[in-house]
Amino acid sequence: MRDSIKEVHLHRLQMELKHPFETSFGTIQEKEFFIIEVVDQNGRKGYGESVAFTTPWYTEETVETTKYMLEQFLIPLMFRREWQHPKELVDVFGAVQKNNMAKAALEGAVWDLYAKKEQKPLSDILGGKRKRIEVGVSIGIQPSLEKLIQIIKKNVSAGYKRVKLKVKPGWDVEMLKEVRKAFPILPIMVDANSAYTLEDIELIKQFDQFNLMMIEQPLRQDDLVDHAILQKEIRTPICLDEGITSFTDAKAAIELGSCQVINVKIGRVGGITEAIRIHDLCQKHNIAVWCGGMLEAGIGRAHNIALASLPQFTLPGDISASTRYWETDIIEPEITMDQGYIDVSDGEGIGYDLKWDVLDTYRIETVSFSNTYKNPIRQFHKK
Ligand code: OSB
Ligand code: MG
Repeated sequence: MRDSIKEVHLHRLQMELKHPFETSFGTIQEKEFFIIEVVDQNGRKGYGESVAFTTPWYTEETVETTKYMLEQFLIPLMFRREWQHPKELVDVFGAVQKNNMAKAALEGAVWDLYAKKEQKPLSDILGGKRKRIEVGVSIGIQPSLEKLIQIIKKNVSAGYKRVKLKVKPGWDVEMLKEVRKAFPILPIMVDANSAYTLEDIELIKQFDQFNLMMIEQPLRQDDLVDHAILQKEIRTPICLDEGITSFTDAKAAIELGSCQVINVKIGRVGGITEAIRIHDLCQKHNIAVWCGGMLEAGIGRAHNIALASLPQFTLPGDISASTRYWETDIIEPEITMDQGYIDVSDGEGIGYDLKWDVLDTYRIETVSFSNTYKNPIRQFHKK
C-alpha cells in the first residue's frame, strides 16, 4: 500500500552542552536544532533530528536555512507524493539542490516511521548486522595540556577505547608529544576540520611519529586533489569528513586517492539512503568507514547507532553516551556506553522514545504543517 504523510511538526529546541566544544572553526556551547515529527494517514509517527548549527562554520547550512528549506520546499514536496519506501524520498527531494542536512532530517523521520510500520528495528531495515557498535569519544581543544590529559584519562577510564583529538595550528605536534607520553598505546586520531594547507606539509609530516589511527580532514573542505597529494607524503591515513558530501564525492576521493578512510555523517551526505550508497561503495573498494557525530541529542544519536550497525562500519564511531554532552537527554532509555560499546536497540524504529516533559523544557517553538499546506512560493512548477 502506498503511504503519505499527513502532518509534520518542527519542534525547535535549544540545549546547553555540559562543556563548550572547541574546534578549529569555533566553539559550540549551545545546540539549537529541530526534532522533526512526521505523522502518516494511520496516525503512525516517526522522528528525525536536524544537525546544522546556528552558524555556517562547519558546512554552509544553518538552523535557519534548515527551517527555510523544510518549510518552503521539502515538506510541501513530500506532501505531494505518495510513497512505499523511504528510498523514494531521494527522488522527491532531488528537485532541491544540496541542503543535505535539511533533507536528511526529514528523511530520517520517515525512515523511523517506516521501520515502525514494518514493526522492525531501524537497524534491521537498513541491513545492519551488529548487535553492538564500537564507539570512541571526540575531545575538543582545551585551555591547557593538563586539562586535556585529565579529560582523556576520564574518558578512558569510563571505557572509551579510542579518542579523537581536535587539532589546529599551535595545538598539534607539541600537544601530541605530551599526550603520547601519557598514553603510549591508546588508539588516538586527530581531526583538523580543514585548519591546514599544503604549505604546512612539513608540519603535518611530523604527525606520523605519533602512530595515529588517522588524521581527519586536514585540508580545505572541497579540495580532493590536495588531500591526494598530501596522502602520498604521509604515512598516517587521511580520513575525509567535510570533503564527502555525496556518493559522487566519495567516488572521486577513492579514485584520486584522497583518503583511506571516510567519516559518514547522515546529515552531511543528505540522508540515510545516500549514507548507505557510500557505505556500499567503500565496502566494494575496501575503504574503512565510521559514523561521525554532530553533537546530537538522543534522536540523532539513535539514527547514528542504527547506521553504524552496517558491516563496513569497522572503526569506532563518534557516538558517545547521552551523558557525554547532556545533563538530561530527550529520549528514553538514555543511550549508555559499556566498555567502549553501545547496544543496538531491538525496539521498533529507532528504538527510543521521546520524553515530552523533558523536550518541553528545551522547546523554543513548534511549527505544524498539514498536507493541505501548499508551497508558499508561487512560481513553483518543478515536477
Ligand atoms: O568534525 O567531526 C567533526 C562536532 C561538531 C562539528 C564537527 C565535528 C564534531 C565532532 C564531535 O568531532 C562529534 C560528536 O561527538 O558528536
Ligand atoms: Mg570531523
